Amino acid sequence: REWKKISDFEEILFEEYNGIAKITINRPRYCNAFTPKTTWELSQAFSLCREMQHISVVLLTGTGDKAFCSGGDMNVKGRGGYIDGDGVPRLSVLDVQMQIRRLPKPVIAMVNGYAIGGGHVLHLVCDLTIASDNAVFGQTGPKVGSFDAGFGASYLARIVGQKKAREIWFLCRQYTAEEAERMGMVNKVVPFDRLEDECVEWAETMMERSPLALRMIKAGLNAELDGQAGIQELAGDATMLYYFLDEAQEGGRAFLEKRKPDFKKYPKMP
Ligand code: 2NE
Repeated sequence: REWKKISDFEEILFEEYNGIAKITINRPRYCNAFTPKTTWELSQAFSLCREMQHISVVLLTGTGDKAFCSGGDMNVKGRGGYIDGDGVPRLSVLDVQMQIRRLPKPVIAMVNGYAIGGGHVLHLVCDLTIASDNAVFGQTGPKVGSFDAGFGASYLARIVGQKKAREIWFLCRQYTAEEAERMGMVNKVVPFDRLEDECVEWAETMMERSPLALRMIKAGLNAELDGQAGIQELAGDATMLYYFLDEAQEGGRAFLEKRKPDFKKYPKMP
């Protein structure tokens, strides 16, 4: 399979194949830990995935066979956040989490090794997780002076239940891919050399489905958990669909033509 580069970045790779985008955290020297530059680049790539009409599914992974992502880079963890090149402390991975959840296309976490700390949360917020049999999952926050009490805690609990979520955070143990699958946070475990093929197959199956149906179901599943912000996302999609109707066009036309709109002719479905 030949992946074609979409654009150049320093700490991630951004490629595409047959309507599938692949975003790879490319810092194997540090188990693919992220710096503020990595998260900035991830944000750019996910924004492009949203804009590119021909991209239907996104894969998120890490370089190599050791780590998917080991969370924030401890070398740049300072007071107030992870310190960027200008000395500004940032927690911008939280924005990347929101982008993944809000992207109106499926995102598959292709977990090729350690998914630890903030890296564990990144796989959690993806729509689906496919892991290789060498993958290892876990949180470290309370061991290393950090925590993610947002999606990393409450969304985790929605997936694995309250008791398991508390165990994962309070004890900071590591879990095998099979254990993670049994807990419901991994969709499928495959041998390492099958990982990409499996993810591409899942992506291609989803690409045979109606993209708008997938978009709406993702928004609906988010809305149940995300409160007012989730309803706003679902409602935005409803507005987009309404704008495709003559009924919505009539309102706008009438305003511009300085006449009363005539909505009587439009059906009122039971
Ligand atoms: C990932 C893990 C379990 C791997 O262990 P092991 O023993 O197989 O490898 P090793 O030797 O620890 O790692 C290889 C190299 O990668 C670096 C290591 O320091 C090591 O470098 P050298 O000793 O060879 O120089 N490396 C690994 N992870 C790194 C990291 N996150 N930052 C900088 N360098 C890293 C093991 O390495 C591990 O437990 N890593 C730390 C995981 C961690 O605690 N991450 C931060 C959690 S907090 C977070 O991500 C966060 C949050 O909680 C809330 C908001 C935002 C972020």
